[in-house]
Amino acid sequence: PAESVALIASTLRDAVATGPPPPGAPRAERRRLAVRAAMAHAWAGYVKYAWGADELAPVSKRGYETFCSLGATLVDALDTLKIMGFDAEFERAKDWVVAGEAGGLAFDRDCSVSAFEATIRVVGGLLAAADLAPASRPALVSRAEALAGRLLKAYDTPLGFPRSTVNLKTGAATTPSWIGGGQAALLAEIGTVQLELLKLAEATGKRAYADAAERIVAELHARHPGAGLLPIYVRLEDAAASGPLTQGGMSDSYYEYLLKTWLLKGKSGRSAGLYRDMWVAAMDDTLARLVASHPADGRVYVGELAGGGGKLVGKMEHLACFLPANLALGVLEGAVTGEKADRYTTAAKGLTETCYRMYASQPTGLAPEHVTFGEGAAMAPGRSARFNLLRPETVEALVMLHRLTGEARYQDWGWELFTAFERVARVPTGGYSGVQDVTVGGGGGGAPAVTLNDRQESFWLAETLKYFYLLFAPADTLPLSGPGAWVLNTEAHPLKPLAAGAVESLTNEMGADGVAGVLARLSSKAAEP
Ligand code: DMJ
Repeated sequence: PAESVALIASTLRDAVATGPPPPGAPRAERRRLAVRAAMAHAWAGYVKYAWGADELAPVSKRGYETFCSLGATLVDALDTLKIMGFDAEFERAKDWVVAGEAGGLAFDRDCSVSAFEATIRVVGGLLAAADLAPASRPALVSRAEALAGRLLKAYDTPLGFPRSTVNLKTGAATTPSWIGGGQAALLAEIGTVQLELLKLAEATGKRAYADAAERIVAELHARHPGAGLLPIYVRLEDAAASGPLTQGGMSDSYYEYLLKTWLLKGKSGRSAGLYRDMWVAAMDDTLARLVASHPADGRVYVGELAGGGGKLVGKMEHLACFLPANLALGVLEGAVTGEKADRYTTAAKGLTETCYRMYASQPTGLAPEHVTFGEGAAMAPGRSARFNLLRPETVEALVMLHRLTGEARYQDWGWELFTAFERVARVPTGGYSGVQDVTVGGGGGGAPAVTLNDRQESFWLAETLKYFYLLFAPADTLPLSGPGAWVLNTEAHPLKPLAAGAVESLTNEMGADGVAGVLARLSSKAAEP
């Protein structure tokens, strides 16, 4: 459409207008501008071929839907556009969002979406955009609430743990049978909604959103007192937990949110200390039971324990590279001090180096989805895990370690990663693509060609490019610790901490009727715009 052509033209003009860095500009500044140009390229491909779709297939030049047509990439990109100064693009994307059911971001769809993904990408993305662009705040909050109201139908379970998917139109909520026969929830899915729902409670003045989120952690705490790590499957009926202990997928962001909810609450107020205590217990347990040094090459890794315990399994997912970032944030923010802070810092440094080596050890310069640490063998890509989806966690770790230590090597490692993505994953006609096998190709000359998977995941714009940008930008571009710090949700959407007492002072508390009462109160108060 003509509008798309205008959009792509203006995006590219905007990137080019930045111009080359002035001669003698510091290296970090040149790198920052290169990342900004990469964002323009990723966005331009999406605008041209996939406007309004969830994600871009950059090779076949079309959009595809992964989240019930919630415009995932567009919403995920909003705050990145704003932070990088693509203001005109932010405004156009925001106008599409607020057009809502009338040709914009529409929710009235007979389609089942992951409640977790829709929360972290779309609700989180809209609330971050609202914090960054106060003039558009009411319209953005209203769209966030319209979606969250539909997602909350998934929470109508005995203890208020959300089911995995919810039909946006009918509200029918389901859990696939592989999750405890359909009667359990994943730890990450129930423990990664607290930031978004607390922010929504503050923004709308409706305490019930906060109650729905906080009840989950309160139930976990009450039913597993003193626990550090929790297994990935949590039964809906009584919170009985089973399955592996891991810092990888299916539990990762639960631990991330324990620390970040404490921060969002300004480290004070009702129950804030509980979140911090649960985070410290989990991290202590992780360092004691999951983190090890590999005998073959001395690399520090975070492994997994099968349900029921046993020997540490030497498998580390790329997803688990969020852990050093989270440890570093806890140290920066004083969640731990003294000797414990030193231990967390040492582990964070070792793990970050391993995450970097996952990239540097491959001919493409890109990391596989997971690596293994076998007996007597060096770190190796996992079988059937040789793909790269453009994930952000290692760059996230580099940002936080750079902010913690000030050491330039984290920026240099980041630049190596960025140039590998540019060399291997950039699609000349617009956008970037994941890679099928990072162990093949990328060497140039007579090396075999790299095979692309034709998918630009929305988190490439929300997270990976944003973290690259923050790695090379002055820290006050987006403070992440200390006074004025933002709290990044697990999709890297920046949220301002709650105003002191903001949620505590709200009425509309959850009563003895629990989630059913929350749902009733919300549906009588939330008017779908
Ligand atoms: C993102 O959606 C989030 O970072 C989530 O916590 C994990 N998976 C992807 C990125 O890898």
